[in-house]
Amino acid sequence: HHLFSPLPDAEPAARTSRHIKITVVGCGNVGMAIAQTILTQDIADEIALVDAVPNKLRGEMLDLQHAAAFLPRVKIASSTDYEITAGSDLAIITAGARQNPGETRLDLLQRNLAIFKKIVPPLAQYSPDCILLVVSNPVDVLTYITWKLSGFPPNRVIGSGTNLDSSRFRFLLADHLNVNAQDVQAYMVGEHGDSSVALWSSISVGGVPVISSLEKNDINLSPEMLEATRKAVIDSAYEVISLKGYTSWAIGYSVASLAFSLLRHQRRIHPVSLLAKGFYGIPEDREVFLSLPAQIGRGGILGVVNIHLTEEEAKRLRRSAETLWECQTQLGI
Ligand code: 6V0
Repeated sequence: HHLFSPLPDAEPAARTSRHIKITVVGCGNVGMAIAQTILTQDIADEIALVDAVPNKLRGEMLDLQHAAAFLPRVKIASSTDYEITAGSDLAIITAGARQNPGETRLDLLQRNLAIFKKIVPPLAQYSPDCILLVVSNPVDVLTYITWKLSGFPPNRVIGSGTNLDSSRFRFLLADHLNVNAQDVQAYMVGEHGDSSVALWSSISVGGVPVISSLEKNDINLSPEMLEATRKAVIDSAYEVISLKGYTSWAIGYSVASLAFSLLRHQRRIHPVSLLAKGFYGIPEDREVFLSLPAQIGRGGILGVVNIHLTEEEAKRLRRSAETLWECQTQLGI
């Protein structure tokens, strides 16, 4: 007894489109926000979840599977074994240790380095053609580590970087100007976190360059307001963490939008962490990953946008690169 009866003389079913598979490693607050946002956007045919804690992992998988009646059809699987990730198009890494009270950034980095040594080699082995997208912090150094551990070409190793900082920036500017954040073109670049650089000179709203309007005094933005906004972007992550304990929804949407642009070959421009040596005067011997606006698509990073930076902006960017380089040197990698 079959559920369906075939048409007489029917051909075997053809595979209609390419099967897209996304892996998420680390099923904490951030990993699950990313997985659930991806589910709502009809990007993947299959999602594989990996975590080190089996019960939590299975609970999260079941909870997502139970939403199947309301979502596009996606196969959701989970395991602590990396075999489940085989053949992924994109692997997103959000696993990481939490900072202990009194622990330095460098100590945390050492612990995350040990975790990444367990994660990256099996991911690369089971999905040799995938794009690796790192979200765990400190994201720029961990993206560099992922590049080294995977042996992948640099176009296929990306950090979520300042994609989130830039969307916070656009939200605050849009809120101030009473416009839609999607109409605000504005980038934060450099290191994700305290030393990130706001590119004032290239901000535009609906194609109107903000700085030149500012000189004509017909837009409600002052240099003080711009600096306060940059600071607010940096403080906002700390504020959310101090209020609710972690950040999740915005990083979920931010990474899902990267997944969409990559896997649907959108050629969209996102500020993401990439191998930055040689760009904007960063010396060739500085092998660091930091965020620059880049066009992304099926092959990962398709190109870095050559925006005009003021000398001050370029100087801050190079300082960001030096900070990251020193951190990598201290780590002995
Ligand atoms: P969390 O809720 O503690 O989740 C971390 C998860 O990683 C847990 O479920 C762990 O069990 C798992 N894990 C630990 N070790 C391993 C391992 N060896 N293999 C597999 N899984 C493991 O943290 P949360 O989800 O809040 O944050 C995750 C990471 O994202 C942190 O490093 C954050 O700092 C970082 N974020 C990065 C952002 C960005 O813009 N780049 C934004 C927000 C958070």
